[in-house]
Amino acid sequence: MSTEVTLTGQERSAELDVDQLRQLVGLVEHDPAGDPFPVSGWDAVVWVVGNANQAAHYYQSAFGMDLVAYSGPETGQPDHCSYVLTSGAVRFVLQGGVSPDSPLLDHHRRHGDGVVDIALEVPDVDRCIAHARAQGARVLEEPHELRDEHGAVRLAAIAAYGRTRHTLVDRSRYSGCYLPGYVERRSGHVRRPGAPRSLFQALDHVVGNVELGAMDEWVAFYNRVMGFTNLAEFVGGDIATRYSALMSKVVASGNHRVKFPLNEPAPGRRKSQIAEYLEFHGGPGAQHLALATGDILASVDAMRAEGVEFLDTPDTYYDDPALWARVGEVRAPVEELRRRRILVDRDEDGYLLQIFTRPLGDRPTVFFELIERHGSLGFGKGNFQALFEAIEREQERRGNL
Ligand code: TYF
Ligand code: FE
Repeated sequence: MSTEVTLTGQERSAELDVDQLRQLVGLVEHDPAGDPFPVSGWDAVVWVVGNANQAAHYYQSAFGMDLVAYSGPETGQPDHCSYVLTSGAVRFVLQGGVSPDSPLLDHHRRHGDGVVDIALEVPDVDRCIAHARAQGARVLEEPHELRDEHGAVRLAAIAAYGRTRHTLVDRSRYSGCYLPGYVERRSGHVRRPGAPRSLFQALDHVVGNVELGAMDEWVAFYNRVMGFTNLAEFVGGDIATRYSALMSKVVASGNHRVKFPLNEPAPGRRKSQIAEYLEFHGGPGAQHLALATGDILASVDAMRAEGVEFLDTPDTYYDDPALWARVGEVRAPVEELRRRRILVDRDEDGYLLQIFTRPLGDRPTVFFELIERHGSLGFGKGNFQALFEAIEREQERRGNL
């Protein structure tokens, strides 16, 4: 069995190796030959925002990302501006409408700032599309090639939940900065002295919120169309009904590089955080992106220094002796975690540290998680109660409970 791990273009540019990725995101050995829809990893997360120019500044200053490419009116793209930023293996593409008739402006009017495309790098676009089509997927873009002096990229796209799509990208014959049509553009931004070189190095998971009753359909979609398998993590029962009322299941690509938890609202005491999202986003969409870091303490400090707001965790969380008995020895003193409101969870494989931002846009929709894994392949199940209570306090502050 061939279990060679294919690195994505961006992972190679970031000079990450397989061992680092195994530690950061818990990737596993996988034989692509037996996979109907082999996925190498994440290609990019594409956003539509109200002001891409300013958002690009924010992701540089607050998230420490590097600007690497641009396309817009100056480069022959009159409809919209598009800024490409990276941090380690993570690539964000921020798009904002320029022409008053841009379809991006209509999208933004309805959904606000958010993720429109979770693009994946695949070794064989045509094979993936043939399988997806046979399994009933909606093909939004047929396989086609884009070329320039740096080579050719092969692309296609399928529809996912809400108005989210998955573009499939084969960039194995391309050496340009992002895609044909983009020009290289470097950050003018100067890092604060002493700030870490990157605040996160890989994308761990992207969570989708779907409508009541649709979670199992979307799990089946990823199983059937993309050959993803279910991970054991499941949220329901007690958590579903007592706190923030959600149900969640997780699907992952064969090598576990790409993990998609899927949430649906569930009836509970209070208005579900998922229902709040669906209302303000105007339907299903990406809820949170988990960014993997090798040093969550330094990353949180650097982001806070730039004004990023994280969810608060009450002192009772850190005062609970049961937590520390369960969690055991971790790499930093409890006081260091408490000071930063970082959460910790342990399972049979190891432990993880995590923290969540508040929603970053004007609407209470998409937010980020920082995650530092030490062997654990989970999602912080032991923190769900404390986390969901913190989210409910935020909902209350917004007057949406
Ligand atoms: O991805 C996860 O499952 C964890 C927990 O609204 C979580 O990060 C689940 C739902 C949610 C916030 C966090
Ligand atoms: Fe998460």
